[in-house]
Amino acid sequence: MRTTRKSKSAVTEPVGRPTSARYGDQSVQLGSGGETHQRAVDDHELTTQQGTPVADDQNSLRIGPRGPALLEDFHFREKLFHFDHERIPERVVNARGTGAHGFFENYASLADITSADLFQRAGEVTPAFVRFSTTVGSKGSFDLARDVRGFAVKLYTQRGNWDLVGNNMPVFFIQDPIKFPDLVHALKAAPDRGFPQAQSAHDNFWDFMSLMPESAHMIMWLMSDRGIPRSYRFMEGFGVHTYRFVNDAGKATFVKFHWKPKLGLQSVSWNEAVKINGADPDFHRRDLWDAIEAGDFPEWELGLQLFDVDTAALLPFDPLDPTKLITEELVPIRKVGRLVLDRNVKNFFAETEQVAFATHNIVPGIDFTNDPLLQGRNFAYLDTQLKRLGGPNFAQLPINAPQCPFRHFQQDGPMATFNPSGRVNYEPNSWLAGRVAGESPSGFVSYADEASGAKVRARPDSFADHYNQARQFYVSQTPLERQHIAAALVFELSKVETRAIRSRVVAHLLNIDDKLAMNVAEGLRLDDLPPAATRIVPPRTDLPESPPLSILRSRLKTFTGRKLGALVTDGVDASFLRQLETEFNEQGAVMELIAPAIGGVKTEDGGWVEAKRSLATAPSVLFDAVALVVAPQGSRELAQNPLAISFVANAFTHGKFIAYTADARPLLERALYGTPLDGGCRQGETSMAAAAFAAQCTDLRFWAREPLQGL
Ligand code: HDE
Repeated sequence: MRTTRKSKSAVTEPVGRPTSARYGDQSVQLGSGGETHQRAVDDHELTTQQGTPVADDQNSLRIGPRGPALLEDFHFREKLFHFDHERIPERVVNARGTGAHGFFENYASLADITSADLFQRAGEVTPAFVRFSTTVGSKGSFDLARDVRGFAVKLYTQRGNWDLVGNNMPVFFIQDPIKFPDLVHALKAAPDRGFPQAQSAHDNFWDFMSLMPESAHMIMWLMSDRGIPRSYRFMEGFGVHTYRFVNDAGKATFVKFHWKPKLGLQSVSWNEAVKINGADPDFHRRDLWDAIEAGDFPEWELGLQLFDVDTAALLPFDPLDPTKLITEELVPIRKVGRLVLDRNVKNFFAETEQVAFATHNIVPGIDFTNDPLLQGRNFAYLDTQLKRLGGPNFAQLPINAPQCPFRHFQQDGPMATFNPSGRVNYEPNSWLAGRVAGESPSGFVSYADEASGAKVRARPDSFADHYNQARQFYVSQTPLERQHIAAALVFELSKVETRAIRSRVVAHLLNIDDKLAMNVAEGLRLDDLPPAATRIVPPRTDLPESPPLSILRSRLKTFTGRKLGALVTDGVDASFLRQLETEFNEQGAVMELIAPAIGGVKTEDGGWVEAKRSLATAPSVLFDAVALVVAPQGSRELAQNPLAISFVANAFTHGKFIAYTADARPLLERALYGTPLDGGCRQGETSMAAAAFAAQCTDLRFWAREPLQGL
């Protein structure tokens, strides 16, 4: 441990000026230019990377106070050198994301279907790290983009790391990995102008999509409310590809992986998403961080769809086609364990930025299939990490290293920290013959899948049906959700400047649903409807609606994990506030107070309540429901305040439940401009009113407020 030695100060003493200052609760020393010098306390000396103590961290070394800088200033050069190299290349896709630690707990032994160690014993706990992300935007983009969300899980099993690098949608845009660079180029900013950022609403994306009918199914998912989740905690995850489980006897079973959120599914509306991005671009990462900090640990159940080769042959679509899913009605989901996120990262860069996921990180008992996209991904992920993490040793970083014993003879390279000791760095060897590291009969053995045929570049016939499952997804949605899909398409295509592209997209929609196509065409004022796009596979009538594909049909009736925003003013009724808080806390929800100013408000009984937020920083889009708990004078003042008016008006427009005290009437009337209050607005100041409001909020939104346009 280092102790601070008394030494001659390097700080030039000011002449005739104060040598110290008090800034609120902080006392500091002042230098000759009035700059702040904060002294080390106890042994907390600032040092260089080499451990040399630093006397002045405010001024670089110069010849005289106003003279040129000196090259010998090793502290300055080291500091700037390191800063200049702080960034690593952002991920080429999924650059914006956030991560957390947790664990996976296995419910019961699955030894009959897989030899994967993490599934062998009931109650087995495997450490996990999860990174959620958007796909399109760069690292600094906003969270509420309409986009596919990444759901990447690293499981540190006792037989090696298993990465399940999935998404919040069970299908993908393309069928062959050779199209991935084209897809991503078309999605991201155009190369000439460098915009738009984190958006699919532009010509290049829709141009590409309109020429790639295999993307039709994914487009339906992306345009649905799945593209704008309320938070990472309220979305499903999917492995997308069909994988294989292999048991000890070498028997293989096809498997599709699902993560089902314990809190149920929830999304926001597009109008809300746009406003959330302005109010809090970090909305999703903050939500995850706050929930974990509060001990409200997000949880998902792992579900498996298991089927054998015979069942695979009977399925309506090729299970190797990543643009298709298998409905839960055809192959039911078996819940086999739970994933809990219970620890935030300590350092975002070290953990979330440097975590390197790879589909090829697999363990004995799990194997790939010939899904072409999966095969392509198995190449891409290792390749990308070399560039991003600057060398071949990224697996030695703590976040990437296995948590089980590992031994190999790979050595050296930049930043190697796992270095062999002793003489042996090859095998076989006679020095320690297998006692350093040798082959294991229970190690990974690839499933002996038969493969033969001509070397071709060809798409299988079984991948040619592009529209039937897109239609199945669409008809499985509630009318409200269909309306949202149509509105999303109209929005996106209205930002497309080229009329021919808009028309081409409508030509594809005609193969999915006539009414949808017509509504979109109408929304675009496309008066001359194009002929339907050529389709290879005729329409099918044997694909029934599948309710789990719809958020609203499969949502849970609960407000747990959600947030109530209570707008308060001076003179507020503290007992009603307490009752509201109790009711919502009992449901596992949070209540946050929003006051005209951050400090807080005086209560009716002369007390004081601290506000968590000020009105200027907390528009109602940040909450799942709102309460207006105001006193007469406060209500009149808020009725003149544009922020308060938009707080109420937006909550109403976005279908939120609104509780209000009688005194809130002037504010409500002003904000709603004569729109009559409906069943989603509840007046009351009693504990019964608080309980009834909390119960009503379990519907999440007052859906009836959004007029249906007959889809
Ligand atoms: Fe990825 N993808 N991907 N992807 N992907 C990457 O790897 C790639 C695909 C997914 O939080 C990259 O480390 C190819 C499908 C997630 O760190 C890169 C193809 C699915 C993440 C890459 C796909 C995904 C990535 C960029 C088509 C859902 C973020 C940086 C063959 C099942 C992981 C990196 C994280 C990241 C390549 C398609 C999910 C370049 C070539 C399908 C969640 O390697």
